[in-house]
Amino acid sequence: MNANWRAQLGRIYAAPDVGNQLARYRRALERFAALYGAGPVSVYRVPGRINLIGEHTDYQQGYVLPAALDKDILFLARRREDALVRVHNLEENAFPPREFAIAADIPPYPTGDWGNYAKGPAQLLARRAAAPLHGVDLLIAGEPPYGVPRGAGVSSSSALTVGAGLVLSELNGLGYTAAELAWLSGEAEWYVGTRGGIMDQFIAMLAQKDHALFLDCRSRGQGENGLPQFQTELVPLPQGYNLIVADTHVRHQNVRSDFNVRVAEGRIGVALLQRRYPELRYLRDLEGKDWREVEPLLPEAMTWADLDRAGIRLNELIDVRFPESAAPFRVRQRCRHIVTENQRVRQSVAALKAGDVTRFGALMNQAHASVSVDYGASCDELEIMVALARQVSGVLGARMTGAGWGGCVISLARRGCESAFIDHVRPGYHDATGIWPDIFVCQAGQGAGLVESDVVA
Ligand code: NG1
Repeated sequence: MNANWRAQLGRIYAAPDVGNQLARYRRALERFAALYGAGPVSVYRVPGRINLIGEHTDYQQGYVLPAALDKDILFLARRREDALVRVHNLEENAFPPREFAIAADIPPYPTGDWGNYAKGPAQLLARRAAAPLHGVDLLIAGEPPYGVPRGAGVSSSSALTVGAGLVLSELNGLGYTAAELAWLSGEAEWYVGTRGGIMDQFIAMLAQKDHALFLDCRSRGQGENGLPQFQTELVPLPQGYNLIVADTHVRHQNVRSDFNVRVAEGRIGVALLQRRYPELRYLRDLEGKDWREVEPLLPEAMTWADLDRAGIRLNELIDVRFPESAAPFRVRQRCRHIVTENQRVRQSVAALKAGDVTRFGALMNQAHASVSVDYGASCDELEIMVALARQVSGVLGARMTGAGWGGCVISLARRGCESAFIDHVRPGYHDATGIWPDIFVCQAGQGAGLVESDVVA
């Protein structure tokens, strides 16, 4: 590794971090050679993300405004002549090695196994490819402090899928664009059992330094290869401000089941509204309609018996099974969150373009209230963190980011108040919860891509 590396990493990371990043890349290359033997290796990276605003809107074809973190996962890869995929992780205790052959039908590992994040894209790309795909030897490095924090709502699992898809596509010369790979990675994640949206994969692939990405999650048509196309727009982040990320260190075990219940509640809302608006497919279609007319069409809560009486069969709306003992579905308030959140994303883009940072901060605060009260996706620790963050002078807005029920809070803060933030929020959160939070300033980073090809490990 030489001066080129230093220059290349300087384009990706903040100047003070380049030395440490260089050491990190070097460690990974050495490990790769020890595992798979010396020879050429290509190095890719995929960032995690924060979402500035637009929570739980993507799977109802709405709007989102995420940015990439400057924390990422590295993928070191060498093409194989056969179809075998061998995957090692630098953190081998948490992520034991996996090995499988690429095919159009790859039997999954048990649910929750990390290897499925590589199998998903491998199967999808194999199904779409004209010829059999080459396998790869792969080393994944996402360890702290420069890796993407796991389970923190900053999308480390999507970064895995995106990275595996990117590596397989590039080393097989499949020629997908960044946006196409983002969409395909979203599809591939279904293999893991997630019913999520496309935000995480798009920001991972398309992010630009110091920018947020506005994404309209409704496709505006198909490209020549049959893949859907989406409207995106880079929005510069305001100068003189920082985004401070505070990790609550709370990870709820049942996020996925809570998440799937929210997906179901939105779909129940759509099914009910279709009786009045037959053309409606997603809650996004309510844009432009007066919410005061829509709201009375949606019950506050629906039990299984209510669903039956209304002729709604949930298993036709979502391919996830829910226990019949589950709490009633809170249809009205969930839909209200998604409708108002889409409006706030639009307003945020306008405010940022106009340089109205105060307005954007206020919209972040409103978004938090909505996702917490209407969408029920917060938890005590997130509320404590948000309240503490807002007490710091220079903070214009604070909200949870990601799916919720734990994870991180992001705060928009005037540059220079980082130390005051840490001095106030860290002990305050510890006093209230007994947990020391992780707090870091996020430099909105660069999207996924090749760092260097054919390096000799
Ligand atoms: P995270 O926070 O990464 O679990 C999830 C979904 C997003 C989006 C957000 C909520 C996946 C892979 N990601 O993100 O698409 O719906 O929640 O805004 O399901």
